[in-house]
Amino acid sequence: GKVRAPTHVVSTICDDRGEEPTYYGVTMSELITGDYGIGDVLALLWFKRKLPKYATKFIEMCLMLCADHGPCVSGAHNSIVTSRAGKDLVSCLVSGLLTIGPRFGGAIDDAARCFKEACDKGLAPPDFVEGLKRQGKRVPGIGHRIKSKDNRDKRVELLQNYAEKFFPATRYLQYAVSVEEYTLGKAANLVLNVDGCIGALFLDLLSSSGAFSAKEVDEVISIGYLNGLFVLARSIGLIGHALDQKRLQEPLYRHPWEDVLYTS
Ligand code: Q5B
Repeated sequence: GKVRAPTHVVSTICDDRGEEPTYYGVTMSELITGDYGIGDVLALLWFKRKLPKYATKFIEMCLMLCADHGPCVSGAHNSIVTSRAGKDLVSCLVSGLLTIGPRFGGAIDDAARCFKEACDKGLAPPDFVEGLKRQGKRVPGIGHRIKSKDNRDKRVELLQNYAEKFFPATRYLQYAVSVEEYTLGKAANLVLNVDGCIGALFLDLLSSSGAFSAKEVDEVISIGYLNGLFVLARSIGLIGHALDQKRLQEPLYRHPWEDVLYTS
């Protein structure tokens, strides 16, 4: 019989060989003529399934709300400096993206991991926070440079309100909020931040939508899908900043001497 030559690549999310490309079996025609948005495209290509409308709308809200947070954050600053150094758009974008990590924008997966483990174990918030402290770790998803108890992050409020209205359950969000109640007793800027809010709410979405088995939820959390939401969203803003600098014909950036403490 026929022997199939071994392949070097396995792909399970799309197919571009037919008359029209498909995203996890959904044709381009269906995407365009049906009621699909970018949240549905992400669901097909990342999660290999269609998700309910409230869930894809939530994904789109995450993308919209994380697209930019001003020129002063690490990522935008890097993209601006790179653009002013005369580099191409891709270089500007990746120089910004490379700042995304455990302190800036890339705490979503760790927040989801930590909140899930602690909430599933029934760990009281003070025990959770103090346990991490004993290990010399910060609580991922908690704390912000400019947001605080009296200057709340509107993005967090919008996401929370949406989930409370449309999600079947918000158990993990409630847990994250009770962690925040405890950390706010320590310092006013130890708020539930946008990373922590998305991490907790994505746990709620995964575990209460009925679209994922418990094993699949564990796989999503252990692989680490969720920082991808911030990366994808913030790319929009980083490109915007890079183009803005070029449009303004801003010169090469050089940091002012007076803002450096020279100690040598
Ligand atoms: N302390 C975010 O810190 C920041 C603590 C903590 C326990 C914590 C910090 C942190 C976890 C990572 C995280 C996502 C570095 C943030 C984002 C997107 C963004 C950004 C934007 C956008 C801020 C002062 C004292 C120290 C620390 C203690 C701080 N955080 N303890 N758990 N989580 N969070 N990142 O203000 O005793 O004095 O040594 O690492 O979730 O990135 O807009 O800017 O959209 O672009 O620099 O929103 O919270 O404070 O580092 O001087 O710490 O607080 O141990 O205690 P700060 P530090 P002590 S959202």
